[in-house]
Amino acid sequence: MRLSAVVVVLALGCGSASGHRASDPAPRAATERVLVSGPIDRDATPETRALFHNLRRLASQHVLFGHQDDLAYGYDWVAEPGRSDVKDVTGSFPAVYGWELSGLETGKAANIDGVEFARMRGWIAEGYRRGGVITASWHMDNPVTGGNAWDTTSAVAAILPGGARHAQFTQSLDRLAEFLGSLRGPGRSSGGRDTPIPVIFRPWHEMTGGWFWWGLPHTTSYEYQRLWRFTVAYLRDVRGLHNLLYAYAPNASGADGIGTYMAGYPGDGYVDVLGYDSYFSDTRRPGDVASLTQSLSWLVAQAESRNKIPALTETGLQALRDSSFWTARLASAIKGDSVSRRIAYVMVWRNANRHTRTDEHFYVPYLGQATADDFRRFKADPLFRFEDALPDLYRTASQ
Ligand code: BMA
Repeated sequence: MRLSAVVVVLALGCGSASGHRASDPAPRAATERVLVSGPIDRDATPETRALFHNLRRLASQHVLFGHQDDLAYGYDWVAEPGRSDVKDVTGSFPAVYGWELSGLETGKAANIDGVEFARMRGWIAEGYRRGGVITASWHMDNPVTGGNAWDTTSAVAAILPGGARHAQFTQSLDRLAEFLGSLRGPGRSSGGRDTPIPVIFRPWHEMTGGWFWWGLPHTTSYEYQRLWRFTVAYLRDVRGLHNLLYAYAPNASGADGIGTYMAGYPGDGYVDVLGYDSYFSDTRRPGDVASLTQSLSWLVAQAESRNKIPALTETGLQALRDSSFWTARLASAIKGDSVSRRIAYVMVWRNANRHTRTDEHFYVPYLGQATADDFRRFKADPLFRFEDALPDLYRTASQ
């Protein structure tokens, strides 16, 4: 990586300066360093700004634990107020809540997994009121065919400015913006008056894999970067959303693993969280824990040198058929060395309900599941924080 082109920009002037037009900026080398001292949105709300700084600070001491769809359903229940599989087993809600926005772009009432957006809004507010961190992924339907995110028909060029589906795409972003802007909860900066809820938005993820239409095998690095930058500029500058932090999250890919990480990187001026998606496989392979440690150390070093938040944004072991998975594999990998443990959070995927999906697609234990004891041991490790031991992430020392 060439580090010679260091550009120091303390306050990035791409917010209001663009005059409410989404820009389609010229290509930049992924290696270009733009040192921004806070979130990339210089107009970020006080709570969003506080979340950014607190996660960066916290990362050197603790790793927050997160779970996708935690409040909406679990392995054996759906929409029970106050219920969470994580809480059933450990006594605490997770610290990070992941939500999925697919379907919003076409105006559907529920997402791809049947979670109604109206209820999701309530669950997001509930988690935020308890001090948790909210993150959202977006498995957007293929805008050309109307198929789902796994329909890899070429589509990125068509939705960029000048493309045949560009207007349709901005309408999709409008629908997304409406939802993200409607999330409100008691603000720390406003004496408890409702303010926008900060969300770590993680679009266009796992682009180094071949399974989504926005993946790099189906577009070019340049188009991918334009897609990313357009998305940020549109939501922030045209729609005026200032409650978002943006997470870039490639997956583990190919023999060189993290070596492909920067393939779609849109530049330091467009990313707040350096994420990484990497799953465990059923059989323990020699070196798999050590290799995740190595990847995380690399990620942390990159994030720290760029003033970003490092995070293991998606991970887990489907069906948890390994009784010491949590301590012997996940915790061991994160604690593998003094650098890898400095990620801000780790989030595991959803507990698909066993009545609607029969292939044991779950990632945290439910009561009685074989890894429940080990999951409690993981929680007892002082490195990991669940909701019951969270500092106030939405207030900075000076507020
Ligand atoms: C995938 C699976 C799917 C789900 C999708 C979006 O990894 O869990 O069942 O529809 O995420 O949440």
